[in-house]
Amino acid sequence: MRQGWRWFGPEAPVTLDEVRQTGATNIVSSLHQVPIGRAWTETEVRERQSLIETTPAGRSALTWSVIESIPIPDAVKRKGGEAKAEIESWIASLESVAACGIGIICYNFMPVVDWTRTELDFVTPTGATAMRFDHERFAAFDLFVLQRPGAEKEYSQADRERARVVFDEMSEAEIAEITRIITSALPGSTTEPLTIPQFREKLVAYDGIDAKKLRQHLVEFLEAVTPAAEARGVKLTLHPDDPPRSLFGLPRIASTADDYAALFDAVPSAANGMCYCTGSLGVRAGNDLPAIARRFASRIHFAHLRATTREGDGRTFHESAHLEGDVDMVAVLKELVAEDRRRGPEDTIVFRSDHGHRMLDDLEKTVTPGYPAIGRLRGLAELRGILHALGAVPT
Ligand code: DNO
Repeated sequence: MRQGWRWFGPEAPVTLDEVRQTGATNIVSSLHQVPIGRAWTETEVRERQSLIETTPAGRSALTWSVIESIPIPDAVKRKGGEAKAEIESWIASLESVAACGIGIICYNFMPVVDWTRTELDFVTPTGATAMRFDHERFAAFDLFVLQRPGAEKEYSQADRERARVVFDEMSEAEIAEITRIITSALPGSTTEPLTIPQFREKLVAYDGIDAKKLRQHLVEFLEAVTPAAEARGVKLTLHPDDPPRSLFGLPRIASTADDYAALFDAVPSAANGMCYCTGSLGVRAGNDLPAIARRFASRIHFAHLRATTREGDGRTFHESAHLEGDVDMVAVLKELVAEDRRRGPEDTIVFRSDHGHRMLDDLEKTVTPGYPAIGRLRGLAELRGILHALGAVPT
């Protein structure tokens, strides 16, 4: 298994020299500055690659091995294969990446919002802070801030009453904060930041697009892009929905093992792969994580490893320390290591310790939400410990 680290680029609070100190060897990054939908040029990718891969004398090398993500424009999700220009531009970006020898591309197919939380700094009993998704706060936002038409039908009366109380207790500042967190897109997000009116407009644009249609659009996208990926030895890895269920009445189609099975059946190309994210999939109690890793082993090229804890009826969750929460990380790593041993050294799975608690010095510093250095390093160190115990020394 190759140790990855998500790096948000030259402006990020965590520098490449700091990444090196964590022991990670593989960089996971994107050209975050390029507007969604514009094709990446080879020159731009090379420039970033040279920043990552130029190693100061005496230091260990870093390799840019995963693109997370080339965002998929909204038009592709709404129109599938008909969004020809957008798909062509996506393929052009893939070609630029492939020309630079980068072999793994992560993407997602979540409409309107990418990963979603309601709190960035939920204080845990240790004093470190975690990201959290509170279903009641989410419902309060959906019903009373966004005032989405028809939303009330999707909540029980008890949910609506509870959301009303939560909303009434929220200060103006809290309402502004939850609006910012949900609509302005979290770090690395692949959707556009939106104002409330724009958000409403986007939702209307999805009228008539149900899960079946969205899946068909993803299949059309994959049918168009996998030949280019296959020809260049690039693996595409679909990130699961986070959280793995419908939000705002929108369909989500990468939430369960059956969702992935349907996509692999529809587009069997070896380039059609999976980003195996335990934090996203693990929120859904019915997702058996080791079984998913076993079932789709050969499709997994990239893994996000972290844990979440479901609260109450399970719709609320927070991000726990990497080896705590609802994920059996040892069982998961046994499956990934077994697959890794079947592969050649060039094809081993890249994993990164995903997210991390904000703790120690990071509590005082500016951090990228979800991605503070120390919490992620704690996670990486713990994951490395398991790998060593399994006799699988990470590279
Ligand atoms: C959040 C990330 C997501 C992910 C994209 C993949 O921490 O896992 O932003 O990068 O959904 O396209």
